[in-house]
Amino acid sequence: MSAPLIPIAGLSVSSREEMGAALQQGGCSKSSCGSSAGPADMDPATWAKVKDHPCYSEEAHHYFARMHVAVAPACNIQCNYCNRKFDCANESRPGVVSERLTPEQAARKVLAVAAEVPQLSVLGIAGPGDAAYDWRKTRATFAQVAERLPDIKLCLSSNGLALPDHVEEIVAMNIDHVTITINAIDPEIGAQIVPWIFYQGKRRTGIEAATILRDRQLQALEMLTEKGVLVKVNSVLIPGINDDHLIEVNKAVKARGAFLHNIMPLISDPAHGTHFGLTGQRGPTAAELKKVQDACAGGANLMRHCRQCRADAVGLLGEDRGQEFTLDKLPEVIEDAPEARDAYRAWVAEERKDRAAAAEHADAAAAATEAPTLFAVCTRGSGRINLHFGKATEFQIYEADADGIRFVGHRRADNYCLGGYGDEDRMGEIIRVLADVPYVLCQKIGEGPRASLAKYGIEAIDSLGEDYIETAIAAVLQSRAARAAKRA
Ligand code: CLF
Ligand code: SF4
Repeated sequence: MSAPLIPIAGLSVSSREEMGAALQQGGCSKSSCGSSAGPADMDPATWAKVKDHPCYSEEAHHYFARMHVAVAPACNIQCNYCNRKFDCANESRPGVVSERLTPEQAARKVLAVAAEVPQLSVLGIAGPGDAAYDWRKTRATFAQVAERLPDIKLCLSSNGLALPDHVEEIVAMNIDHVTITINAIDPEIGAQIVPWIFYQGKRRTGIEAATILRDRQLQALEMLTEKGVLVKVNSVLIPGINDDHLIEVNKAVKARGAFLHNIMPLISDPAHGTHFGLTGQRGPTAAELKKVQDACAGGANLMRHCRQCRADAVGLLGEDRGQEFTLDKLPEVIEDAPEARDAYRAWVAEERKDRAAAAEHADAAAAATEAPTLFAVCTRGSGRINLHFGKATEFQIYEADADGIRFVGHRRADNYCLGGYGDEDRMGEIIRVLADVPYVLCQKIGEGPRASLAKYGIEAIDSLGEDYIETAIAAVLQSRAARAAKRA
């Protein structure tokens, strides 16, 4: 979604109602997947670490923003899906070159964003090369930010090769969240994805390289989890290479204490100039991705709300305000506003209680649902139906069945609304994307698009705007059940 976050100036923090109203103008429950677990599902110390982290908690991604700074350009391996001209594809979309920053510039940028965006809770370093290999710059950046913004969580993403060398410092610096990209634990498969590594002053290739990389990744995972660091494992799903194998990866990382497993689709395009792009290796379809995710059920908890964001992304997941905070746009004098972040977090705490109570009622209403039903939700955050259909560039997909209502993923679609005029090609794309979804919940929709959706059996509902997502879904289910009872 491209809806803006709320600038401090637009927020009145004097009351919960005002904060809520401001959010509705500006600005993504429970489920079986681990990333959406709540305080009842984990110990208080772990909950305290994840509750404001938009990637580690599905619920938090409705409320909190992250930002990345591109300070670490060097990398010690070669992935076949990477072109070094672009950012590290292990944690971001390829094809986007972010502004390279010194640690000092990066710290300034984080200060500027924190002063403007009260939703900011996490600073991530995910490249553009490898944050653990380019450790000096990563460390300097984190140290400066920790000193000036102690309430911002630090998050690091790495291919894992250099990671074991920095575990002690990572722990000492309170970096509670680390991502390791592990695409294979079988070196025969790993060698098809990473042709070479640079390790202990030597370039190594083939099975030898894949074995060293795998061993270092698993070693880092064990060392970090032993120290209480929450480790997320990213795996890039590459059809025909590691699709069947990712179940083994899931088991191996679960056994070593991984908090989450994020299975991401390969993005492959000849224009990116990567080995896979140039050799025609395709990415998975949505159905192939879901099949692998479903096959991993019962193993390490899966993250399903990753947006493969840019390495200089700023904002809620799925949203990108990076271009508003380029170096040339930063103000001369930056005044921090910690009280606005505190007020926002207090508001979210209250809002979460309300939403949890509403979701409980909604689950009870969903219990009578006979067959699983999918809903496409237009939202700009806060867990509510608060986005016009025409402004939605992605839809959050919820499923309701006898077990309750839960988030199951998101689907991207191009922006249909261009100055109020419809674009049939884009509408066609939305219809393709939502082919198996009978209901769209949005704040508002025009009669044209409503009729177009109806032609394909998709009912658009805009009478439940501003409701919590779960409450709105329960209302639709109840009304459907009442209509069915009347007909019987
Ligand atoms: Fe950034 Fe990654 Fe930290 Fe999040 S992103 S370093 S854990 S703060 Fe998040 Fe973006 Fe997916 Fe990454 S949605 S690509 S998982
Ligand atoms: Fe590229 Fe990241 Fe792989 Fe390095 S670790 S080669 S930057 S995708």
